[in-house]
Amino acid sequence: MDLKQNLENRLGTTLAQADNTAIYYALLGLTKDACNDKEANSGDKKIYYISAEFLIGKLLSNNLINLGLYEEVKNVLAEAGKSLSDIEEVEPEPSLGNGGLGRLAACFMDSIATLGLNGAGIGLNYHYGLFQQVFENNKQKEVKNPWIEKESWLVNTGIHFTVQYKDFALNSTLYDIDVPGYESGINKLHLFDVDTLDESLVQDGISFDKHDIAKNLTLFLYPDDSDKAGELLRIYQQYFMVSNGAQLILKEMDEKGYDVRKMYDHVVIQINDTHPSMVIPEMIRLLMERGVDFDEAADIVSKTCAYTNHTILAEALEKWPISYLEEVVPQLMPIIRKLDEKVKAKYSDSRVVIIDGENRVHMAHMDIHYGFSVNGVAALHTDILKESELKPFYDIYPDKFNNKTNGITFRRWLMHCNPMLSDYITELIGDGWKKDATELENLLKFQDNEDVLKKMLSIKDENKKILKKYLKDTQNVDIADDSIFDIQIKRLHEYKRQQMNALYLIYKYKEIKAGRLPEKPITMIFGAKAAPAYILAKDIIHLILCMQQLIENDPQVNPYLKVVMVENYNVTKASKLIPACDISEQISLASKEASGTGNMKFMLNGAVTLGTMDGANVEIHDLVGKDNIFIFGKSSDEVIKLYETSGYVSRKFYDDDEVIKSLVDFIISPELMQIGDPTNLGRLYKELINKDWFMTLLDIKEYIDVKEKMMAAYTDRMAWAKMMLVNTAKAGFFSSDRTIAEYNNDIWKLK
Ligand code: 26Q
Repeated sequence: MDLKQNLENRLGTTLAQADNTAIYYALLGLTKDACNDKEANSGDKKIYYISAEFLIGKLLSNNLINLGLYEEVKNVLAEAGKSLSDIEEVEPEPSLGNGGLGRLAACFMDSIATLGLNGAGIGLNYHYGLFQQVFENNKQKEVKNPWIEKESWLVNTGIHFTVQYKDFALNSTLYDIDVPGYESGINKLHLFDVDTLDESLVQDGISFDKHDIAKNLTLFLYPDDSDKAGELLRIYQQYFMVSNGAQLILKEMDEKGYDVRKMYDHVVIQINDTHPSMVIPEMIRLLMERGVDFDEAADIVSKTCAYTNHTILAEALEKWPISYLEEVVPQLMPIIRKLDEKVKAKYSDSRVVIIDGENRVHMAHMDIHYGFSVNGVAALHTDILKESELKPFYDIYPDKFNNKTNGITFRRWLMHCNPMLSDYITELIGDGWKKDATELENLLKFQDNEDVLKKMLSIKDENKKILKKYLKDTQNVDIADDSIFDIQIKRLHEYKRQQMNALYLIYKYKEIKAGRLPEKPITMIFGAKAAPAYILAKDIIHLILCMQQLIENDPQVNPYLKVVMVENYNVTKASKLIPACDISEQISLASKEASGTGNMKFMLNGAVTLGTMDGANVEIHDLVGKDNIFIFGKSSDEVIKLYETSGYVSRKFYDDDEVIKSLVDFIISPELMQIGDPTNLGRLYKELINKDWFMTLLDIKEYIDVKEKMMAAYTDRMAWAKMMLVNTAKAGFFSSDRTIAEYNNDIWKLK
């Protein structure tokens, strides 16, 4: 049946008469059916990617692209006077992740399926996801984000398991989301849900009774863990995920007739950070229930599990008090104790214990001892793990450590979000790059071709116009589409240093007030959610929003400088912002950002990076060369040394430098205090002077300097366009297809 007929049958009316909502649901059904008709990826070994987060974003367009239906659907709709991008607006965005780690898992799902690998994701079906961010009085407020509608991508599989806790058991239902590979087979994302959930528990904002586990378990992703009840809930969630996951893996092995003693020949479990680490003792426990003795079970599981580390920040490494685990999952504690005893019998180094002197269980340590692979997510990050953070482990297990530099799926982050550039690239070099991203390098032969460079600039200008309209429609802000678009979008964290960018903003504001006008108007765009209990992160959001208001209302400044903080930054907004960007802000304190993946998305879309030598910025720098990137700031070695020697004193930078002092003082200036909340602004001001743990004032001068140079470079349009082209051309390395091929060759070893 032809596509139009198919859709009209589903609609019960003509396309021209149907509204966008009805068309969306018809397309949802059509896409799900198309997935059903396709073959599943298969093989006698399977990769299970287990993760507390899968930040999948809206799925309609990406699934259509991967199924090869996108163009046809677009055309059929256009003939009926409908636009696919309008219809996309109807789809709710699931917020099943915080940021980088969750989005990475989603890109990996796409690439695993695309490479035809037999794989699945295992996670949880949070009904309200992460919170939705709204701004009120220049502050972040959190509300729930319901995304599951009567008809959605979720398919009830009818598969149920029981998960035993200390005093009660919970029943689960498994929901699946299809993951079609690009011109390839289908995999599944398995999301477990608890049958007894009670959505009415959530009243105001995102607060709910944290003690009623049967009713609250899958309401939210990482509810506020600033108190004990929150931390316990996190353990309940994690155990629910891993116990269901382990039971599913064993069920699938049984169905195939595999011997569980040979699990490692048929199964790899990739543990995404420490959130799913309890899968190790849980799988050992389940094997022992099947008659395998402890030592053999531990050996089998060790050959099956591999661990990915995503962070160097000590506070993000999970260490659970034994008493908490005893309270939630007492059945795991004898196993964890035995695993710890084995380690202690073999190694006398107290830094590698699983259970430390304060009766806490170090989840990462368990992963490293009882997994066969440990990987970091960018070259520098893996080096830091080996040489400092996890050095004692590297000394014991040098062969387990390996690097897998992150990647992004080009289907979403170029083909879908930037069709003009995508089509133009294909016009220039053919469409081989869609399957082999390194072919983008063929663009380099056009780097001195004026026509091509002009076209690159005009595509960027078009994308800016589209973004301008989107921001007008959604937030009622006006930006100048002929200004420089400088964008920093990522979770709000001190180490990512949005506060440094805000200090630049203050600098520029003061310059303009003093009559020193920029050659080109500047639009500074921020997008960031702060964890609900992260006070300083919220103070930084407050500062940015206050600056936005101050500048908006100052006719002397606003022709030259604009600030927009986009509300509720998410995957959908990222895909609208990234194609329009000129300057990609990647300014973390060196050594702190494990990799970053936004940096790769911007680069691919022809933005030029302004960054520190941190995470994957180092690899971007090495690929594009120093003339096509703007680098500033202290190196990771220098920073690590400053921490070791307590050599950084922010107050000295404040006292000794008049410019720095004037920027920091502005935070509590009468202009801002009038707009903002003195408590928030005062706290941030004091923090920068007295502590500044992530060394903003260390790099601020150089940052301002290099950013000014970058703004000047922007005015030479042809030279800038060449940088854009080189960035896109060299981005092929960052395809998640490459990353996944490496995971498979080095770790998973599926056929
Ligand atoms: C831990 C304990 C208690 C509560 C929450 C957490 C927690 C939650 C989320 C710890 C870490 C995360 C998320 C981390 C994350 O997103 N890391 C990012 O991973 C990306 C993919 O590898 C990298 O590109 C980023 O550099 C890294 O910050």
